[in-house]
Order: sequence, then C-alpha cells, then structure tokens
Amino acid sequence: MDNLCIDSFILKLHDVNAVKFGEYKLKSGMMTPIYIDLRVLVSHPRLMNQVAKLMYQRAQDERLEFDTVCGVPYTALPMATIICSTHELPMLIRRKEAKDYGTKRLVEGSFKAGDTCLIIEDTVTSGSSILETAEVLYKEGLKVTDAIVLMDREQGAVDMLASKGIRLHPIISMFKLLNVLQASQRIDTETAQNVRKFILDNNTFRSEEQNGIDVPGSKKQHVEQNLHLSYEARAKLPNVQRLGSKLLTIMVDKKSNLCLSADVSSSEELLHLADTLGPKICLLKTHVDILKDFTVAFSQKLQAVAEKQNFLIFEDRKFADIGNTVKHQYEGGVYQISSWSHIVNAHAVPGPGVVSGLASVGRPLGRGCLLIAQMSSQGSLVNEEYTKAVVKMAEENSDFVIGFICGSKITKRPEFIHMTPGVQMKAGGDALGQQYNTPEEVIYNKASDVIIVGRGILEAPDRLEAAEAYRKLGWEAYTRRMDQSSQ
Ligand code: S5P
Repeated sequence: MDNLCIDSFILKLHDVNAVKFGEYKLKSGMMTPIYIDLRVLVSHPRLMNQVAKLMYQRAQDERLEFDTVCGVPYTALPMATIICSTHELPMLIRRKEAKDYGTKRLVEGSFKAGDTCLIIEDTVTSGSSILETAEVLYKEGLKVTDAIVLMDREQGAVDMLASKGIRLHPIISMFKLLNVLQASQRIDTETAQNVRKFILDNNTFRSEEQNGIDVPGSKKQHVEQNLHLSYEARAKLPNVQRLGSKLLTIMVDKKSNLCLSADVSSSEELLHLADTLGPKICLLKTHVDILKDFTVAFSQKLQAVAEKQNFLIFEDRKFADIGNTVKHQYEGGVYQISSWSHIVNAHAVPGPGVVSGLASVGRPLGRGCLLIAQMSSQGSLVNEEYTKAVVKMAEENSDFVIGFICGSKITKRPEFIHMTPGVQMKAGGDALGQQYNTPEEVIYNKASDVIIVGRGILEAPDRLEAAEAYRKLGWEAYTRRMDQSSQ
C-alpha cells in the first residue's frame, strides 16, 4: 500500500477529530492518553469510502480467501457494508443481542457451515472484540482465519489473535500514526513520546503472560512453544509475512538453510552458479554493484533461474540513507533492484524512515527486507543496545521486515528469520577483518536460521560439492537443535 496515501489519510483522521489526545477511559477501564474514535467517520462519506478502499486493497494484497464478510458491531458495520456493496460480496450481520421474537438468530444473512468469514473492525486494543465476534461465528459453523482492522493500537491484539489462529491485518498502527502526526507537527515530541511509552508499557497480551499463568493451551505456553518451532511450523504462523513464509517453505522443501553469497564479477558466471548450485540453496545473495556487465536482461535471466531452481534472490545492497533517497535507489537507477530482488537489507542507522522508504516501493510488490542488527566484521561498532533498537524497529515494521542479518538469534518472535554471514568450515578470518564461525556454531549454538556462505564455496576446488557440504552441515545442525529442544 502506498505510504504517502496512508500518511495523508492519517492527517485526515486527525482533521475530523477521530484521534484525540488527553485522558480517556477504554472499554476495559484502562486510562489512555490517546483515544481513537472512528465512529465520527459515518459523517464523512469520502473518508468512509477511503477506509473501505484501503481495507479491500489489503485483502487483495494479502490474497485473502473468504466467502463472506462481517463487520464487528457497530462502528465497523458501515465499513463492511461499503466493501460488500462496492465489490458485490455477501455480508453477514452479527447481532449483539438475540431478538426475543422471530428467529432468535445471532447471525443474519445466508451462509453454510464451513464458509470462511472475513472480519472487519475499526480499532483494536487487545483484540477481544474481534474474538467475541469470531466466537459467535464459530458457533454457527463458520470459519474465521483473517481480520482486517483500520487502526491497531499495538497493545497485543496481533499476538493474542494469532494465538487463537486469526491473522490480524492492520491498515494503520499506533507507531505509524504517531510518527506521521509528529512529523506534520500536529503533536509535539513530548506528547508523542508519552503515548509511545504508554503503548509499550501497556501490552495486554504480554501482561497476561507475565501473570505467570501456565495452564496448557494458555497464551504463555503458546509463546514459549514458539521459541522452538520448526521452519515448517513457522511458515504457517498466522503473523508470518507471505515472503517469510515462502522462504521457510523453500527451506523445508529443499532441506536447505544455505544462502549462497554469489560475489562474482561476471553475470555469466553468476547465472551459471545460480543454475548449478540452485538445487542446494534456499537463497542466492548478490552484490549487483560488483558485476562489471549488469544488464536488465541479466536480471530477467536470474529471475527465471530462481523460479526454475526454487530459491529467492537477496540483493545485499545495505541501504543506509533517508527514506526518500533509498526509495529511489531501490526502484530506480541502472539496477532497478526492486524489480528483480525478493529481499534487500538495510542499516537501521537512519531511523525508521529507511524502512518506510523501502516499504513504499517493496511492499506493493510483495518484497521483504532484512535489518542489519549485527555485523561479522572485526571492530564492528554495533553494541547490544543498538541491536535491541533494531529488533524494535523490525517489530514496528513487521509488514515489510522479515528478519535480520545477525550473528545469533536476537528475538524470540518466530516470524522473524535470522541470517548469519561470516561462515566457513573452520572458524577464523580473512586479512580484511572478516570473522568466520562454523555452520554448527551458527545454527546449533547460536540458533540462527540461515547460513550465508561466500568464499567457503566460491574458492573451493569443486563448488557444487562444497555447496552440498555446507547445505548438509547447516541442515543437520538445525535438525539436531530441533531434536534437542523437543526432548
Ligand atoms: O556482517 C556482515 C554482513 C554481510 S551481508 N558480514 C558479511 O560478510 N556480509 C556479507 O556476506 C558480505 O558482504 C559478503 O557478501 C558475504 C560473506 O562472504 P564470505 O566470502 O566472507 O563468506
């Protein structure tokens, strides 16, 4: 979805007083310094149409499959109505109370058992209203796999609903809203910071986990189980991004957590490597600016090989500029990286704008980004605090960031994929500060997901044999880690 369009939409919400700052009480009784009141939207038909458009677009982008649509009463009812009327989709209405005369139905409309219903909601805090509606639908034999919400307060709804098997797709998240209002000087830094702190301190899902309740099937247990999930299980998580899921599925299908770092200077050699080593790898990493003979035709051929050999392409561009610049670097110039590379990476140094800039180009194309949280080179200036800030940035942009470049596992959230460069058969280094760990160390001990190997394969006498040896070691280290965690 276009970021600029979302930004101007956020400002319009503020114009009509749908976002208020002060002291307000939420449905749960919790006091909040920010109140989102989307009920006013019914008086603004243009905005209402825009909401419906954004929501429908999201359903299309995510390729959601459903038979019918239901808005959570009451604010989301007209939203669902406009979507259904515009696109001629069947709708259901959930009653809050059963009538005491007539049919006594709780769900109005026609459906059959087993139909999938997409839920539409205006705002979520914990996600309980969506769950309540889903439970009424379940009782009627309907299935609920996805829900679209206009505004996510980022206080735990995504995780809570994921634990119940419902993927939540927010159009606007709280941190995004605050960034836009602050950048447009609608609110001052202090107000924005206050609200950010409140949101981080009041995560409804985490606080329930922290209560220490550990009954089977509880949310706490669910989160802990996630720490040791297999690639296969992670590919199916409700909140994993489509591209992340695709990569994890390729890894499982090919029994490979090997990324080849194809650092060669001729496009012919690169294509040959891609084709011959393709069966051994899940991902092929390029440094397109090393090539002396890049052409658009080459990028098309590379995509065809990736398709044929079933791997993804990762251009290791390490974007590190302001949002507007990286946007142009990503989509334009000689290389037009966004047109052929599934994944790119970025340094977090510039702040969240670097991700927003890249996402404005990559998200509509279904691309993903890795944030560089740690580096393998000697004397790297990265410290623990920086890495934590990078993880937070990824969490706030999890609709585009699919994981990290890092030395070891740095977050417990299973939807993020950890990729580690600096891998060779023997630990050591090169003359220019590169430091190597073994596949065993990286995957088994450090719990990373993917090994990135360049010269370990490129400088071997037989590249195919070397690729197979790395694939095997990486995969065995992973299966051993899985076996151990299940004991
Ligand atoms: O911290 C890092 C990050 C990256 S992406 N250290 C790295 O070495 N890399 C990249 O991984 C680097 O640019 C190179 O393309 C590859 C490692 O290559 P090797 O030949 O040392 O295995």
